[in-house]
Amino acid sequence: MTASTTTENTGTAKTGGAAPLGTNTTNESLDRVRVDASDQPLTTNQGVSIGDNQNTLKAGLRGPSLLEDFILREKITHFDHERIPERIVHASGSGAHGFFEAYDEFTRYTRAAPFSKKGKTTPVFVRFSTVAGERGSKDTARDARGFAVKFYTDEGNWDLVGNNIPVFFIQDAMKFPDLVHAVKPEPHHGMPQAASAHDTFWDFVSLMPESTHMLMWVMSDRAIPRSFRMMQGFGVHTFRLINEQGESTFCKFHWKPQQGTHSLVWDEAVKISGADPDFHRRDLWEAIESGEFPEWELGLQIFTEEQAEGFSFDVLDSTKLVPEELVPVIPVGRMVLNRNPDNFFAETEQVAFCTAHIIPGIDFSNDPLLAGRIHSYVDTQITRLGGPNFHEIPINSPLASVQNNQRDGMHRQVLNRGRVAYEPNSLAGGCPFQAGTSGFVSFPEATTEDKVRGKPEKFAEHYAQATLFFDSQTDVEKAHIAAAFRFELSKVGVSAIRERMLSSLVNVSPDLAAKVAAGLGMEVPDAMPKAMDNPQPPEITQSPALSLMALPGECGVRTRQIAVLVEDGVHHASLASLHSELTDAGAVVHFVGPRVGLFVGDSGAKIEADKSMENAPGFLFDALVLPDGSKAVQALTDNGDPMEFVKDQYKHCKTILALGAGRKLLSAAGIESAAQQDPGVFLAESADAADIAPTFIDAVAAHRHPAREIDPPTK
Ligand code: HDD
Repeated sequence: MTASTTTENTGTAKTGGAAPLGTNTTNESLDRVRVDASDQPLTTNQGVSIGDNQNTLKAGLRGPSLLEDFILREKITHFDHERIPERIVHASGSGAHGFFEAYDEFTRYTRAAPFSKKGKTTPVFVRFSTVAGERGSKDTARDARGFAVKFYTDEGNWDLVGNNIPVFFIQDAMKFPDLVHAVKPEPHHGMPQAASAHDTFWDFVSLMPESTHMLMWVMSDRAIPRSFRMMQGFGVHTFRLINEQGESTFCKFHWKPQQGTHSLVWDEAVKISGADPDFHRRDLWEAIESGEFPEWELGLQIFTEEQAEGFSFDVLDSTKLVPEELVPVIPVGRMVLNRNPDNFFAETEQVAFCTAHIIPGIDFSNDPLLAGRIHSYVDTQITRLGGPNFHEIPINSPLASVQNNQRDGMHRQVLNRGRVAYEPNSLAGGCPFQAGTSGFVSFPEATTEDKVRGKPEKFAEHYAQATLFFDSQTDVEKAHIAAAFRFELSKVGVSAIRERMLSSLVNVSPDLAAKVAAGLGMEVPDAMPKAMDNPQPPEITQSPALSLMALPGECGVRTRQIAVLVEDGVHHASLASLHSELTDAGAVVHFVGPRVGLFVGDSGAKIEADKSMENAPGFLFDALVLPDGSKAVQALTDNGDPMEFVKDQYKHCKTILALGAGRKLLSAAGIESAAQQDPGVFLAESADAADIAPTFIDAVAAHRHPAREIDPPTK
């Protein structure tokens, strides 16, 4: 099977979810395995049609079941084997198809196929994931998120297996099993699920000061994103780009969401995990189904080895990033996700990402974390997917043709023809033949040093970038980081672990350490002794790009979920005009009642509540509209659920618009006095609903109004 992935860019036409086949050549290739049972009889796996799918074959109606019932046995046997091992990490996730489009040719730096021509599109499949939780665990856990992209290029598959955080906990793959054992549920009782807030995790990381920088990111709001669509992605390691002349430059990969970077707040994340554990998976699915295709810009930081040698940190150390102030991010293309999978298991579960999957034009650096990954991913798929032929599973098979002398193995699909499966051969004319320099050639890096176990000198500096990250946050972000450390360490039972972690935080920021210590009722301990006495001073002390606020996004309120409370007697006309203003701006408006179904407005016109306060509590929405209509407002006030709804919206600093008598709902929830001057809370008369809409829309686009935040909350 050969297919060129160079296609005309078909853009991001909004077709209501299912992108037309052909936008993505991966989908065309998957057509050969798509099955549709419409108008077809039920059959066994051998294609024999089945007359009765209700009853076992028995010797008499009340008699014993018969062993010869091959239909029952086939059905039960298949069922018994339907589960495969979940991923050891990143078990829970969500995938989507799409394409990458190059802004321009980038051949000066790389001969990699996706960058060879302006406007060239390459099909992709992306899987987002949480890391620690088991398959089916809650989406809104505090955790890094996986951001894995499989490019089906016409020179083979390239997997960029990254995270939404640009650094990692450890410097050497030797420590990965230890890290994962520490964060996973504790082995004696199997708890807690999808949480780092327990003794073994903090025991390990407090003994591994190299993890401090990543801890700052994981305790920040980056680790509780609003949506997979609203987070950055990073390749983390330093990679090499290789051009046609064989010249190499170092490179870091960055994905920037067009939707902006937005996060939840902790209380919201905790509540959402109960009401909708699939919150992020649902969000991605619904956005794509509705034709709101998420988009990211790919940017590259490109630097030479000579430049890298001058940096105060080592670019082979994955606990360090390259500040954008030192090396700017060059935009090179965009990625659009425009099609949901047809089948979760066949595509999202069986997709096998491997850092070893690179293509001509891209190569590895000597990052020792990356080295371990190059081995680990291929290895894990062999257990997870049942053998060495996992590349033949449709979602994994390249669009580029595959020909080699590998044969056999479990679940082999292709029928290799001929008698020759070796090389050199004369019987097959020497084919398949080596491609020489037009194929993949590893960068010929000179190596002269002794074989050792150890680390380069700059790896011993553990705090400068943790401090840079903390100092580059806004006050609200800093407060959230302190609160996250407070929460996590408060769940640690052994006080020596808390103290050790605090002593490490003193090295990041004495102010942060003091806040966390106060939250734990502890004294600030002495600073942890550092591994390196006189590190090279950092180049910069502030990097605005490290704040979440740096990327507000360009999507306004598109896909934002807005709740409008309804009851019998609501002022119908104002809600109707607001509804049309909001939906015109791309927001998703839900009428939420004490129950679902029809309500009668003041004019006698009916409004249908598609959600109820029971099945969709307030914290699931991005913003809230409180309706006018005294009868409706009274009924809502008399009911406790709307009060909870309003309080959560207020506490989570979301935008609230109260129309006319609707403001009484604020006072009933105990927040009217503040509402007069509160940012993000708007009061308007019903007649002015359309006039206030643009202000409301701008405020919702800002996502949250942290100026209202109080820790601990008083409302
Ligand atoms: Fe990993 C899965 C990202 C370090 C070993 N990893 C996995 C996935 C992502 C990452 C996104 C899920 C892919 C998917 O959706 O199927 N991992 C990272 C990043 C790392 C990292 C950004 C550091 C920069 N990982 C890392 C190390 C090792 C592994 C150091 C082992 C030496 N990772 C694995 C794995 C997984 C995996 C065990 C589990 C399931 C899988 O590979 O397919 O092999």
